[in-house]
Amino acid sequence: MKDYQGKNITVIGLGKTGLSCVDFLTAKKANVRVIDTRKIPAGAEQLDKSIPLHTGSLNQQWLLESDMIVISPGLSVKTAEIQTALSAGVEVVGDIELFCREAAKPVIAITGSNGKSTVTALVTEMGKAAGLSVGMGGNIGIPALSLLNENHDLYVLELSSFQLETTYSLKATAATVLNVTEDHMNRYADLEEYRQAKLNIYHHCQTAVINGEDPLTKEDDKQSAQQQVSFAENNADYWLKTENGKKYLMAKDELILACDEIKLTGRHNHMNALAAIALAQAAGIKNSGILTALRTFPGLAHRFQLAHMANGVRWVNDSKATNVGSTVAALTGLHIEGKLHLLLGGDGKGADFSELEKLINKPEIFCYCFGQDGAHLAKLSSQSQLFNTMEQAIETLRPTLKPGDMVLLSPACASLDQFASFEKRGEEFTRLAKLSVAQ
Ligand code: UMA
Ligand code: ADP
Repeated sequence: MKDYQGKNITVIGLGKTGLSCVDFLTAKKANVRVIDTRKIPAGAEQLDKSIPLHTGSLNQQWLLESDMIVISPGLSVKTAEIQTALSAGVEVVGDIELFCREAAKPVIAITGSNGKSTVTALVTEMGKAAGLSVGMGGNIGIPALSLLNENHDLYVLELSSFQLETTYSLKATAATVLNVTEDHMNRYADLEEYRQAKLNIYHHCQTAVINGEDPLTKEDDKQSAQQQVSFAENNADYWLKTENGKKYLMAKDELILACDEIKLTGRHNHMNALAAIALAQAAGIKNSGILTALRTFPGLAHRFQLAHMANGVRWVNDSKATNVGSTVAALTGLHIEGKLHLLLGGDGKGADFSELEKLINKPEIFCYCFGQDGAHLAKLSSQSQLFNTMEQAIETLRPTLKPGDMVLLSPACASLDQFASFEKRGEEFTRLAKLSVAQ
């Protein structure tokens, strides 16, 4: 369906996505109704009062009366009422599906367990530096449908596994699954089900950009990219050359840039840079733009960001580390003169934390665990303490700090048990860091 005029369409979820769907569908003259299972949904105030709204539960009758249901990513299609509607033949899609049916310009699509936002923002900067008007959106916080009226040359979309579950018409010019490690295990039966949702990104794409170091990112037989390129440290199309102890970003035989000339640091960010170059080249973005962006893109806030430095102590905000894989990336290859004071905790989303055990059981690492899954995390290390909140943890560690130490918030968990978002958690950490008294 692409002609929505006069159709009965139910939007489920009244967050950012739901509001963007309501705007899009009312402009298309559909009869829109909205449902949110929350009693007071986030976007209730912004909804036009003329649009019927049902809150607190899923209204099965409304769902069955619909020609189409547009479901927000925060709610699972496995929910019984949605399954009943599907069985009755009602079409169920997400906002990205609506976007794909309309978008008339090339799309670069990015998913993965970690690095999505960094790569999405970097590719966007590459396109802009090459003189293109680039619409960046999706899971990065800007609903994709809001980009349609902006007359762009290219779209760069960050897509979550949730969004990809309800997307069927994506035909990306270039698409990547950056990596697959455990996340959202409270929504998926197992890692394979989560991976299958991510692999949808390759359907009918022109160039699939796969991670040569992560077999789980490879297409299955079910996908059908016209071309495949890989990125990895070695044996890949996009790779890292080491010469005289210096590393270089390479595109096949072509030297792109020395790693010490790019602003992003850390091995995982070198992989992100290779993936971004591969996506940009596949979409025809000029090398001049690629180079400019690599040299200037400073990375995003809350991703292993130096929040404060005082009395020889570095306070690092990695609040966006919302799963085990991202905390592993933060700890791998980390060199600290003194002690590492590691803040862990929040909503683990059903994760198995055991991979962290060998990385955190070191004489110089002290763990301070808090939030919903703090107790699980505290059991992993012999040098750990348990607190209710991050603030209590910081107040306990603060008097012990010595020059050369690092305080790292890389919590391996979502923030939503105690904070409105990962940004708010990172801001709170930064505020507390700046309270560090002169010693
Ligand atoms: N919710 C209900 N009942 C409903 C609908 C939603 O309880 O009927 C809850 C959800 O469980 C969730 C919250 O409300 O906790 C928000 O859900 P939503 O679908 O309304 O979310 P939006 O505000 O529309 O934001 C969504 C993405 N959120 C999710 O997928 C949970 C945002 O990604 C995204 O930026 C935005 O659309 C624009 O595309 C956030 C996210 O946390 C950053 N994503 C997950 C992640 O990155 O790990 C996937
Ligand atoms: P996403 O949008 O997938 O959550 P971000 O770019 O926001 O990815 O980064 C989230 C977290 O993952 C941060 O802690 C960041 O340092 C870490 N990270 C970024 N890229 C990678 C990668 N390629 N592999 C592992 N961790 C990564």
